Amino acid sequence: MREKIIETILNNQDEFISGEELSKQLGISRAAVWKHIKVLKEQGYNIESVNKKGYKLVKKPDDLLTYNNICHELDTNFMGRKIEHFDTICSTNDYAKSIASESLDGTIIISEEQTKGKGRLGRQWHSKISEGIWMSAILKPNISPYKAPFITLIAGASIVSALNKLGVNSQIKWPNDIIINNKKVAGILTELSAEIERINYIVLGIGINVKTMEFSQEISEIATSLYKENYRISRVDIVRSIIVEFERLYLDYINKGLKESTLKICREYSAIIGKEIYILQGDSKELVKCIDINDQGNLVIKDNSDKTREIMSGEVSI
Ligand code: BT5
Repeated sequence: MREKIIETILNNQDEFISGEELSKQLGISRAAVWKHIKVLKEQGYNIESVNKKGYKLVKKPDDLLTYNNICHELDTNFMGRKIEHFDTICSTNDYAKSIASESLDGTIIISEEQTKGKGRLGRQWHSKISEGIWMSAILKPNISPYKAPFITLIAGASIVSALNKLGVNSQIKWPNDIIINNKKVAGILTELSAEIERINYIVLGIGINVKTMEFSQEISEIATSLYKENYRISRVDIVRSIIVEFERLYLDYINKGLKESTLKICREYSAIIGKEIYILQGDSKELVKCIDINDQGNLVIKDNSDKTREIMSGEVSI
């Protein structure tokens, strides 16, 4: 509906269009028109509203995460050849899963807002309108399902490497968090649909806090955003850079079985290697020393009886 409003205001060129006219043309109430305009303004559309005259579009925002903005002269083989951009959606991962079977490999779903953004194990992911990057990629790799968890590491490596190229000093907290100054700036949620031998599809969800200055109380102590850390970078540039980095590392892995490029970044930008960390499993919390990330992408730790162990999945806290 908001796209229709923009289109209608644009068609009116430099003239004002009244709320009444908009509600008539679009078949919605004037209160609904007003609400949509309010959201568009929050997204960065500069819309002039004058009493008794109506609305006029002065300028579109520069950094909307649309196909045209992201893919302009983007040099990728398959990532982002198709991008679906939404104003609002429940969860880009859930939507991506619903269309994955009929979608092209590398299709990307992006939304300005998520009403039911999710983390792992059904946790909530806060995704306020236009404050971050909420996106999911549909991937159809021809690999065994047991190799799928490595895709999360590839995503983490491509996010830190993209941010680093844009001047942001970030680190990976294995397996799926990106942090700045010990606070979470991004999270990754990889979901898999597979048979025993074959992957149907993977949905790779990435959430990055970009412009948020105030977080909800539940996460205000643990979350940060690029703006909060004084990195004023356009969301479009970040997405473009991640797509390029991801495709390179992903194709190395899928086509050539190469993991080194990803592992090198995961080790170099690790927030936990060499440190004492807690391994959280169910209700238990164990203090261990993190030694390395091994060639399988698993965490190598030394426990308090000096035994070296491998952790394949789970949660870590510093
Ligand atoms: C994650 O889960 O970190 C995965 C987040 C993936 C989000 C993307 S957005 C696009 C796509 N569509 C979706 O619906 N999801 C993906 P996990 O490791 O379980 O961390 C979740 C925890 O992080 C929550 O329990 C909160 O404590 C915290 N959290 C929630 N929202 C946050 C935010 N915006 N920034 C930082 N931390 C947050």
